[in-house]
Amino acid sequence: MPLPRSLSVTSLSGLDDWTEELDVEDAVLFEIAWEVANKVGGIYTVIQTKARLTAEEWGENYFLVGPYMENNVRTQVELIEPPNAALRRTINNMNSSGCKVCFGRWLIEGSPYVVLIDVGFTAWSLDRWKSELWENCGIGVPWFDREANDAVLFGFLTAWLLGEYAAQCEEPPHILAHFHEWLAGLGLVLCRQRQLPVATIFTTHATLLGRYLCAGSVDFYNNLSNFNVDKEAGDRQIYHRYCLERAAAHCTHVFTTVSHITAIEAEHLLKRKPDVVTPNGLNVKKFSATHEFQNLHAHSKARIQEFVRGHFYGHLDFNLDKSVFLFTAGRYEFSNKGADLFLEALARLNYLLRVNHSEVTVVAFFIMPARTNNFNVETLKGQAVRKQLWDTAQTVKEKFGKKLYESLLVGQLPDVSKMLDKEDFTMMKRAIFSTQRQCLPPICTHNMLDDSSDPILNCLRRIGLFNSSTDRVKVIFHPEFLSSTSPLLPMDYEEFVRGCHLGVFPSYYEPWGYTPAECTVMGIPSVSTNLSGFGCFMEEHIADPSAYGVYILDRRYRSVDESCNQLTSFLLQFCQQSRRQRIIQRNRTERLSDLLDWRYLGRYYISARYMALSKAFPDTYFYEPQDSSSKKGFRYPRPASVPPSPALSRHSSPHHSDEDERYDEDLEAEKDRLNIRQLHLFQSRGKSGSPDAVP
Ligand code: G6P
Ligand code: 1S3
Repeated sequence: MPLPRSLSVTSLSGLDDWTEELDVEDAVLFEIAWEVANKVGGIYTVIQTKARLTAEEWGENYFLVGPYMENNVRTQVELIEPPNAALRRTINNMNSSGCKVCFGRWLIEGSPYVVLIDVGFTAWSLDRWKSELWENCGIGVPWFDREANDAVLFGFLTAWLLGEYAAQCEEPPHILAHFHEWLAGLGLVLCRQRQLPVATIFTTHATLLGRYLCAGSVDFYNNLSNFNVDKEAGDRQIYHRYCLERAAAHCTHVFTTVSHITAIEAEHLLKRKPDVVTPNGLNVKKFSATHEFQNLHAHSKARIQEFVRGHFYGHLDFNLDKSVFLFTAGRYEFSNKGADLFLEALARLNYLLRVNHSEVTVVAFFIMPARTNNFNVETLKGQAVRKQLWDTAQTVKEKFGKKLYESLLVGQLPDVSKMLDKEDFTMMKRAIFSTQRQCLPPICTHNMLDDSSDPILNCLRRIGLFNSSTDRVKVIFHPEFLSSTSPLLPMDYEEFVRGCHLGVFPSYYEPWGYTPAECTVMGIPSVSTNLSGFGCFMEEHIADPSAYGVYILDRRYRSVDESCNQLTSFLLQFCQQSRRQRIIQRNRTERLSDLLDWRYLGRYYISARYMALSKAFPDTYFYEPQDSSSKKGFRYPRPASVPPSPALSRHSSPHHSDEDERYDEDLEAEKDRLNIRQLHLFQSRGKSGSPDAVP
């Protein structure tokens, strides 16, 4: 009998040590998700950003499996022949049996291989497969749920792919299949039901029931243990989806989720405690000098300022140099993503800035896609008017410059009163007249299809934020994701985030929350909550998060009104910071980015994979769970320039002299560089065991 390979994870505190032990040469990893090369939400970001690291670890033995979507394939995938002979035979066999399966390289960092399956092409099998699902698993999927129908097709096709691949391998293979979210979960259930030689991992990025319950008016976290899950799922007509999700969570060798808060939720709603928590990372690009990301902020901010100039034409009675740009972005789930709380806090902030006669103006952007029929005329006109003013200024400047030059050429100082003629004045007056406007600057940049029932617009109507000149808080709702090709605000999301001052994400339901994480790695402060995976993770690893520009709102132990007041006070404190304080805070925020890098967070995935391999193939792999209680996790200390008193540190801004600050910042940067080597974030609870061993 071969000696089991040691899969000890005790060396996880250093990634270098870990890679030395890595021995998965004859194992093959399939990672399966509906969002492979198909952007729908956050799971796409997980897979896309992690791909480089996973491809480095698994090389030619790593295959992503996703749905074939014509448009995505044309723009993101280079179709090639599979280099792996067994996989080539697998795909050929499936294609000759009436499937459409393509193979290629996904053109992202790491260029991972992708197997893309056209579910529509095999739709003729749907009824047969649904009956099989009912007979074997007792799960009935109604005809009208298109997403669930796709999940059935995708599930049967991925199980077919894995089964066929196993059959095509000459040696008994060690297949590891990692399934993400309920939409891919049925493939896993079928692998186990058919007893395929596959080690399985199921990661849930949110629970179906959690998302639905939170979107209603339910005190979710205080009632987690009391929900009658079957009834709740049935009442919301998602019982079949819930069954698919729960079946995957129970059938899998290793169950993981993206945060501890979602782990608790899964334990109550899916009735299985995750074996490993796999926090989401990012592909962090570090600049060699910190001022580079600060320069990018200044550059992108200037572009946002230009947009704001156009949007508020005729009402530009505030100082853009004293304006602070806040934003929130994401899937349009009004209360789950905390848009309700943000709006309410903005109304309170508006009041406070007004009564304090503050010179600061806040421009708050909401980037959340809703149903529209394109940009509205008034918004487009704003940018056209701004462009006209710019062109007029350029024309006059050129004429002025020419006259000045000619006068200097003949050795005379110009007569300034004659530099501009009547025609110039007429042109300038015409340009000024065009900035007159009968209405207030619009809130929404697009024509909304559901204007009268839109939750953001209705809330703004109720709280009375209409972009009037007395308001110190202005609001712009852009109900479409940003794009660098937009005629209105031609910036991609990353550029936009860099140009803002603060991202505000006061979510009620947020299993992880990529938006504040993305802000952090770009050095932009953000607000998240202690109900979000990201917020809890940062709270765990940073001694004084707000000093680092990571404001964590308490939505767990406070009433909605109290949370709203806390958010208002965060926003007010932020608005009261000087430019210098903001720059220092951004430097600190950016320093946290290592904590969110896949190079460190990827180790949780590694541990989940080994756990699964050792459960499915105990004769070959041996997994030694670490006693996580004996290890203390890494924690960023409070920045040295912040006073130790908790009351003072809440200000999150330094109070020392400039000299001290510069010294402290350098010192901290050096300390952090050293400390990051000690990052030790491993957690695991699984045990290897034979009951799950594959036959
Ligand atoms: C960056 C730039 C500075 C600029 C500052 C503006 O740090 O390097 O040149 O003054 O951004 O910061 P603010 O917070 O006012 O946008
Ligand atoms: C989910 O996407 P969402 O925005 O619907 O998965 C993301 C990736 O794990 C996660 O960041 C987010 O919190 C979840 O909600």
